[in-house]
Amino acid sequence: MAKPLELINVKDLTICESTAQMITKARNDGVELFFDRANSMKACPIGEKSACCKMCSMGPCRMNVNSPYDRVGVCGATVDTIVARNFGRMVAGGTAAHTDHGMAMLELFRDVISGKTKDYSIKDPIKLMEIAASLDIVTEGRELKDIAMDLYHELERTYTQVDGEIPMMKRVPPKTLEHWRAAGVVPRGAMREIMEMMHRTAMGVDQDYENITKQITRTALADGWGGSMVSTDISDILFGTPSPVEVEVDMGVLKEDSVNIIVHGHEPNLLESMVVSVADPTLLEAAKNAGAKGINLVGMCCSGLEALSRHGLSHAGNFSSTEAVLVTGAIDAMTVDIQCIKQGLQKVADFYDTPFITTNYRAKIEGAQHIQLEEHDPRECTDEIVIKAITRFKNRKKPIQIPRNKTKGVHGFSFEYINYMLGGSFRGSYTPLNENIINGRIRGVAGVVGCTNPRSKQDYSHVELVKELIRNDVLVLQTGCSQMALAKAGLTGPGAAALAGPGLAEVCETVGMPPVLGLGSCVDNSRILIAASEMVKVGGLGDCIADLPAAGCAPEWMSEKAIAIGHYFVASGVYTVFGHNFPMTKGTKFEKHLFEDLETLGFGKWGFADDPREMARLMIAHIDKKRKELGIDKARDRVLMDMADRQALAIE
Ligand code: SF4
Ligand code: MSK
Repeated sequence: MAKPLELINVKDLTICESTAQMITKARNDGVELFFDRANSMKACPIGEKSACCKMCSMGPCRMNVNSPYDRVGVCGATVDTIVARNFGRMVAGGTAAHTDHGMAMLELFRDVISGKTKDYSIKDPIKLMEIAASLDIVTEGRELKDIAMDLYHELERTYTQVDGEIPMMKRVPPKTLEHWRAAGVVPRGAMREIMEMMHRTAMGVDQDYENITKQITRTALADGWGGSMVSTDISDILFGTPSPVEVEVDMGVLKEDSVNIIVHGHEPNLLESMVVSVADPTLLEAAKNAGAKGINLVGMCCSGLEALSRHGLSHAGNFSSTEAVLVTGAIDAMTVDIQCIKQGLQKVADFYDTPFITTNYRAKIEGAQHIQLEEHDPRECTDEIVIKAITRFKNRKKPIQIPRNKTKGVHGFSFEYINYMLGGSFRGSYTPLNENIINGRIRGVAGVVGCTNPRSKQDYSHVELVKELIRNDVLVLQTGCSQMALAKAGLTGPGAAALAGPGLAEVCETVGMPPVLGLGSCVDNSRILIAASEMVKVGGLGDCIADLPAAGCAPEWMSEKAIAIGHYFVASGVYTVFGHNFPMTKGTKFEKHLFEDLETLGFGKWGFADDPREMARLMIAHIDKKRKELGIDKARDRVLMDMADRQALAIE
């Protein structure tokens, strides 16, 4: 039987001090949070191992997770077919989420250039020209508007194309693309790939786990190098490419004397309009008349990461803290759009009299107020949200308790800024990064990304893993809720270099960067792919992404989107470790296929570990293996053994 939550020490649920305080307050207030529900709702042991099939009404059919080949489904489906089909549908679900988001951004772009939408504009015309040129669109001597419309039509193929390679394949390192072509996994349009994935995993269609894996790979690539990448690029073109900015994070950013509004979700258009609304003199005046010092717009989850990297807005916390922040009683409105919005937020908001407002036609929540954001007039929606928040401020009744914790850090890195940061404005380049990897100061690069999850102590694995990686001279790139875990723990400031190994610390000091670089929301993982491609292009580290001394990890993942991201990294050639649980039946051929065979077939591979130090050990061992294959392990040995030798390997 589950232990009553009040008997569980909050320190076992989270290392986020603010969230811990709010869990205690919620217990005292009699409010249920997702930590309580995770405790009382034990995971089904068969579903947890993905060994259950409900593709038809002859089932559901449950396999024996301890002896997986003991039985088959009513139709005769083996455990490999069942687990592979379930995995494929997770990838299809995650890819659908990212690509639908990306397509919405692309449609907004079309409406901005055609003049249908006037509240948004093109903020980064240079990036527009660069992306157009990278896709072989003629830019010379042409009007920006014409180039933009050509870019729209070209990128639309990412989603709708029935046959042929999607445009972003032009940005894939040639050897990697050659390998995908040979393996038959180059994606067509995302809609086609998702449709085929769903079809092939229906009852009685594809029943060969290796063949199913091919479609899983093609679908995931349609996400990472398609829908997600277009989403990031178009968001940068419309709202500005991020550059480093110092930001305060954690619940201490809330202000008792101001109107506090939380924006939570994923699409930047809601937040961009909120930024304009909270600066409106009339609304500011209304807030003052209500007795507030001002309006405090704060982000959470991935919307928060977009807000912090483009506007320097404060961030209150990641996925596991979205209910907890309402418990402060200080939130005068929480406004949400799509993805990772817990339905449970509605009840918590209700208890603390906080207006909880959905804004996207795709994502309504029973009991929540819905104020639709219309792209041709977003202010109508966001002004109304601000007015509701001011009204709630004026009528605050519940006692307020704001945790005092807040931490400063630097965020807003992008592929473009890293280029500039390493090489300067005249010779912007990834060459210094490659050189420092080759000479051993930097051992390798890791992407640490993804969600938090109430079945895993919040933030703990993210923070311990990253500390271990940087201590071992591994440069860490971050996105999503992971980035916020590290920001709260103080590892996104330049001071974090003190926790890095001597080689990485020296590079950080020379360049003036932290050892942990935050690249944005979970859809922005495509920035890591582009950075990896550039490392291949610069040279010295092999011919394809699979050759790089690099690894990825999502230690506390929860969403199907994370599985899609994990698989597009694996498909791109990256060893990718997931933590706390994996939707897999142990001892199956499908497990061996994902965890071993894919690497021998020229892709990356999946890994799993429960403990953050073990995750780090696996990733570092892989990085060292790649260094050895590249013949650069000797320089690293000297770095470890001899300080004088290390100093002799000067930066050019
Ligand atoms: Fe059972 Fe086969 Fe139907 Fe799945 S498809 S529920 S294994 S009968
Ligand atoms: S919000 S997908 S919990 S990273 Fe992008 Fe965070 Fe994971 Fe959602």
